[in-house]
Amino acid sequence: MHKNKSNTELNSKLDAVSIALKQSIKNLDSYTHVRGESLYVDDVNVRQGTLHAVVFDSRKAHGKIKSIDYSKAEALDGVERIFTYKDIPGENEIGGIIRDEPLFAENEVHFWGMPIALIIAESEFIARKARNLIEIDIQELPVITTAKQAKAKGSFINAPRSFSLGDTENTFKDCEYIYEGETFSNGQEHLYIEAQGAYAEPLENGNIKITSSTQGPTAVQKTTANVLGLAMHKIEVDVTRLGGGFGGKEDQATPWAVMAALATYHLNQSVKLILNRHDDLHMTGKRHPYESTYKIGLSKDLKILAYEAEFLQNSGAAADLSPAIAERTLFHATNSYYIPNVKTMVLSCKTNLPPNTAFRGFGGPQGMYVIESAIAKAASEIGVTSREIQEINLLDENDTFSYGQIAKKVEAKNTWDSAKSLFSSDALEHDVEEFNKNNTSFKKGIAFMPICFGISFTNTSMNHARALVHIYLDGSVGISTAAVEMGQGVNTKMMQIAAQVFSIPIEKIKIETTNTTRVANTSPSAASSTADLNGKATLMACNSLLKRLKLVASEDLNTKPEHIELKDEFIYINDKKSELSWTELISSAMLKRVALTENAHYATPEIHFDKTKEKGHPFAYHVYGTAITTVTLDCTRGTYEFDWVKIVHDYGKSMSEGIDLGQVEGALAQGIGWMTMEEIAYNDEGRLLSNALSTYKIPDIFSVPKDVEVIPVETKGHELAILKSKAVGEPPLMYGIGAYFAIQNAMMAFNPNYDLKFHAPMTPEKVLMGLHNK
Ligand code: LUZ
Ligand code: MOS
Repeated sequence: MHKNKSNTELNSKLDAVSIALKQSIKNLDSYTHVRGESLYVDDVNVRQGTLHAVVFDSRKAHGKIKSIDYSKAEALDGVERIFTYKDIPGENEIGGIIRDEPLFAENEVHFWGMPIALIIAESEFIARKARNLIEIDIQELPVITTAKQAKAKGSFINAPRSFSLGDTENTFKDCEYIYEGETFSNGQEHLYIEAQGAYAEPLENGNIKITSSTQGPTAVQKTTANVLGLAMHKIEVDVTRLGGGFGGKEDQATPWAVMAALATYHLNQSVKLILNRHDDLHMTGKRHPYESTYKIGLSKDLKILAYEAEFLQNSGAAADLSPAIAERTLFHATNSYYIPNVKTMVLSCKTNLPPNTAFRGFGGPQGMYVIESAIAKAASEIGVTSREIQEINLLDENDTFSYGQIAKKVEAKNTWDSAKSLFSSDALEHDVEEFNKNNTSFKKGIAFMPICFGISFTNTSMNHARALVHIYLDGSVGISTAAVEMGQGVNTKMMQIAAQVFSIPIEKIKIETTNTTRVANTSPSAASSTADLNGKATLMACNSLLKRLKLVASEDLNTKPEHIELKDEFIYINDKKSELSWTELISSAMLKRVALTENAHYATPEIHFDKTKEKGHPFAYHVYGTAITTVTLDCTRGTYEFDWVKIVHDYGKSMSEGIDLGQVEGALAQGIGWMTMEEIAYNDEGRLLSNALSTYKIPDIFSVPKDVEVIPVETKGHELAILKSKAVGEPPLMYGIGAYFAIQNAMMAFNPNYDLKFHAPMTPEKVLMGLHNK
């Protein structure tokens, strides 16, 4: 979907931006991917006699378990054992932030899909057959499926959180325009290509090794140890790579790994548990649906003076990561705008859905959708475009966010202005107007979407990582970090760092699996921070080794270490190539008994946050950008196509422009999917209706924008970003929010009486009804 900018008109403007793809290094995993050689959990060689597990789960969303009869299932030929909470030697508890989630239901079930037991059999097929033979009697209790219902009943996960800046109440008195309204954004299925899974094997002395498809190896290790009542050092977690995560495996890869390990613990046999797509869809949580209300006040000249919002988060039946996600909603409630008076509150509402969880953006997109809705509402009431309101409220250097951080190195206006000039947005808006004048059954809409996303785990204590670097005596290098490769290309970036420090080719460097025995006590690969945190640690370890090696070289070459440089596998003295090669230097270091291994720890400096005051400096930096989206609506059918999306994005100084472009394109498609077509549906009994790919539509090659252009903004980058290459995983997802408003604008062009609705996703059905409603 990407088109390289080649037209000469644009090229003449390119002095304002750096040209893309200078460092067009490929994602090095792509070679094994296309040959089908990449190893995932399900590809790990299993031992002889490995058993297979299937989860028996609740088919009621809320109720008391009156009785369960496993006898027929247990009698089935090939069934080994069925485990329940009664078989847990440690604690039946997997909650990470709040201890409110059992691994297996005991006397009550709280959501449709809640695990009750684990069936172990010779084959997955037999285990599935056995599942159908279990007889269960559940006395049903009232089911809550929406956040509003939960609020009405006072059903919450924890206490509300609220941020405030200035004085909204008094400021509203001075506002020329005030608008209030409601919004809804639906959940989103992660749809990682590789479903959840784990493989557990017994080692000697009761130790267990788990291969897991997790973003958080330490979470798996810690929770398994707790459930099994073992010390953490008895559990080794290894991750080769994931077939996608998107947040769905930050917390929710854990239960399956724990279950497999529980069976291994009892049976002293290897156990594999891989969810099939159907089980994965209805047992796992998703992006949180939000029901929100807003109040926005503007001055006569369209300055947003005050903004209030209340966010109702549909958390599901247990906390999971909901409190952290709720917090990020507040952090991003004003997107890339400066609003001097802000009051926001979020309530994590406990419902009978599967516990909702991390999803690319982590509550940020939900918050940003609401402010964009408020702006769209104000624009349509005042009779201006959203673009006019957005533009004059963009964040500036030294503005204060509602959480107290002072905005520095702000690129909001830079990306906005660059997008406007590089893409000649005035002409584009004019083209849309002309098109709409000349067409009745097709209408076009255009929308601007600026983004501002904070980089760091909002929980300050999680912002650290380690790297373990070995130089082997032949000069090849092995690197272990806490980073989990999930398709985002982090391993390639780690290799680039080591290759740059040592000045050796990529082929001499290997990134090892992510393993808790080599790198312990890690944060999950999440929060767009994996390359920053692990890259900085890798850089530190490599630099320590380099310092040591320079000393060895200076002795060997009779000079001072500060005159030594390593370049293209040779040692240079004051820019002059010597005879000494990289490999010889390593041999020499070995003979001199110099340590060729280094471990480094990186913790993001400067960040802090005080939850009692709800103020601080939680983010290392922010990522900015501006997208312009155009859509063409078929007003007879309600269908739409995105003509193009043009983006100016703040990569900082990208270290891997090919990889980063892939992240922007993928995130954009995922964001557009969330806003326009992906529709999760539960019925009133809490059963997932969109439980297959026939009923849950994600963007395919036909529904992504026909043309996507991404131009890097000219910027100096940020020191806290790895090699000044800014985090890129999550921020561009929020460009997709522009798609929603482009559609709304096209609808208004067709039906001047159309009353703006903020109820995402904007599916063709909703479009059709909106177009023809008077
Ligand atoms: N995970 C997390 C995240 O635990 N804390 C965060 O702040 C975060 N942000 C984005 C994505 N995942
Ligand atoms: Mo995430 S939403 O696992 O960064």
